[in-house]
Amino acid sequence: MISTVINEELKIKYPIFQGGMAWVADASLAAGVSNAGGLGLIAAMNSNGEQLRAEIKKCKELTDKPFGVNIMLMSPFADEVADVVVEEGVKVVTTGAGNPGKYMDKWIQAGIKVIPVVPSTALARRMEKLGAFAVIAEGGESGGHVGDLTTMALVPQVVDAVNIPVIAAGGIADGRQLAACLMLGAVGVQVGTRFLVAKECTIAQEYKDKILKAKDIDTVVTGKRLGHPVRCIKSGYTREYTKMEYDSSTYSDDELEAKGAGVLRLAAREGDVKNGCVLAGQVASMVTKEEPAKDIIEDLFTKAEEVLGGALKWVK
Ligand code: TUI
Repeated sequence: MISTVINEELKIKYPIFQGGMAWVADASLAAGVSNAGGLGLIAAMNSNGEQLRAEIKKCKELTDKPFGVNIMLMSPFADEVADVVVEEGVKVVTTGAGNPGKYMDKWIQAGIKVIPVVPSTALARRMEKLGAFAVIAEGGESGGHVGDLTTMALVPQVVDAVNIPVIAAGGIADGRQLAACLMLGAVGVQVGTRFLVAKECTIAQEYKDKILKAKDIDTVVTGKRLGHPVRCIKSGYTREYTKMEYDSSTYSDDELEAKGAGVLRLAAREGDVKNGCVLAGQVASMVTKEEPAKDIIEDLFTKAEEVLGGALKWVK
């Protein structure tokens, strides 16, 4: 059975995190993943402090296993949710889309294991100095807010740059990719897109259907002009957005910003995948059936162990 430092330290059966996806990762999904032996994460992105507190309480009712909270640092509520995780005794905090430096001391003093997402070795080193327990090296194959480097290039470079555990993210939907990440030196993986279709995932069925029908080349990165590149499924909406993005003499940054406001909530919560934006990673086309989080995790692990066993047969 694959077991790494992450299993012991976080008291989880499998070294597998569920991505803290905005408007997606609620108490239902996080508890489903934690009950299945992974680390479930609640996304604080779309919540103010009190909404996050309610979601954490709900999660505590649904599972007695460890779970974490992801804090999206561009959120207008980042300061208040940063306090709520301390008050609620959350054990693990992951962060995304920025540098969590200003919160690190407070979290570490509260005994929280802080695991920032990093898109570069420079940020990984800075996080290690500030006391991060581990980092998540997320390649640009992932859905949502993306960095420039791919998982294949980023993970081994981060592994060499720091002396804390590295979790790989971006482009991981099956056991082969999990096994490959272990080969690159990661001690675990974070999976986002595949959990979008977990039974416990409460997003609109229309969003799930977009993932289930996606082809390999169906994702696109929008928003580079504003400095917030986001990977999502191509649609009429992304074509319009891209047209505006490349026509800066006609469309101002403010107009572009307005075009992106609220579109993830619209798709994920209201099922309006025509006017909304369906965030997903490049592995969306590998995600072909809805199933409980437990089956997703067990499939990832069984296949990874098969691949690793097979690979070792060639080692003399
Ligand atoms: O954060 C994510 N993925 C996300 S956040 C999100 S919410 C959103 N919705 C609509 C538009 C924009 C965002 C959807 N998906 N992943 C973690 C991640 N963090 N990926 C890349 C980074 C990152 C990038 C730059 C982390 C740090 C960073 O450094 C900034 C600095 O200050 O050095």
